[in-house]
Amino acid sequence: MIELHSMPTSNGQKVMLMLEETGLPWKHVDVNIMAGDQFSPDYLRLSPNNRIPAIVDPAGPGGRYTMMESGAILVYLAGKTGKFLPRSVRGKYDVLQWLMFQMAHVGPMFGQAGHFTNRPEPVDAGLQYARERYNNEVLRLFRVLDNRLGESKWLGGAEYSIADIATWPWTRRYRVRLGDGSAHPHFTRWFHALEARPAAQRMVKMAEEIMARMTEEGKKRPRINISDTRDNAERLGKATKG
Ligand SMILES: N[C@@H](CCC(=O)N[C@@H](CS)C(=O)NCC(=O)O)C(=O)O
Repeated sequence: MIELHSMPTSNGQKVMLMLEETGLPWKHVDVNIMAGDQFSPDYLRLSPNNRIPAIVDPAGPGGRYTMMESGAILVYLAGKTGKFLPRSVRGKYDVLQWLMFQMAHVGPMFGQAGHFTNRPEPVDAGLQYARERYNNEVLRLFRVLDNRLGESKWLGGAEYSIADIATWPWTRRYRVRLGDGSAHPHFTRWFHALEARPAAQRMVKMAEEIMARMTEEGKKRPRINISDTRDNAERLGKATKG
């Protein structure tokens, strides 16, 4: 059985959705990043970058196989099951382009926009600049998605693929940015088609349950500040004696 070592953030949800779509047997191993579990030596062996998600596949290539990086994990699971990555050469590269687009742009830019929007300090010119930079970028990325989905049923092409699976969890709160979405009709058509999939519905329910359980358990432990990059670097250094 595949173990998903994770927390149901957008990056965690991607892999949960893929596992539900493929029908592979899997279980969630809770890694509470708010409590610092990502710095434990055992977890760092799975994910040297101290980020979730990671997987352990006891029946991987050549035996037990572990992986970090959600995009790579989706490619791996697609290869393992023969699902959600087209076999045709063009079809495969079309999907990989849009998977990379999610990994390089949607995830990091949405993340930065959230970070600067949620900073608690008074808004000076520097903070205002950072907020505008990343929030404008998020709006631009929604335009890219809408344009693409105006010419293609799914992000990677005619078939539902790991590009859609990677991107959808990041867009679940699109209404905060786009309101009713009427200015992005192709995006909303895609969003609701994905939302209607039984695997997506199972994933959302599981994500809520797991997040509630982890939040409750996390209350018993001190929280760390994952936005503090100096603290993160020190924790990694201590854990790895660097
Ligand atoms: N590129 C990585 C990004 C993973 C990532 O940023 N994970 C966040 C949660 S969504 C995390 O583990 N943060 C923990 C920390 O910052 O210490 C992936 O797609 O797997």
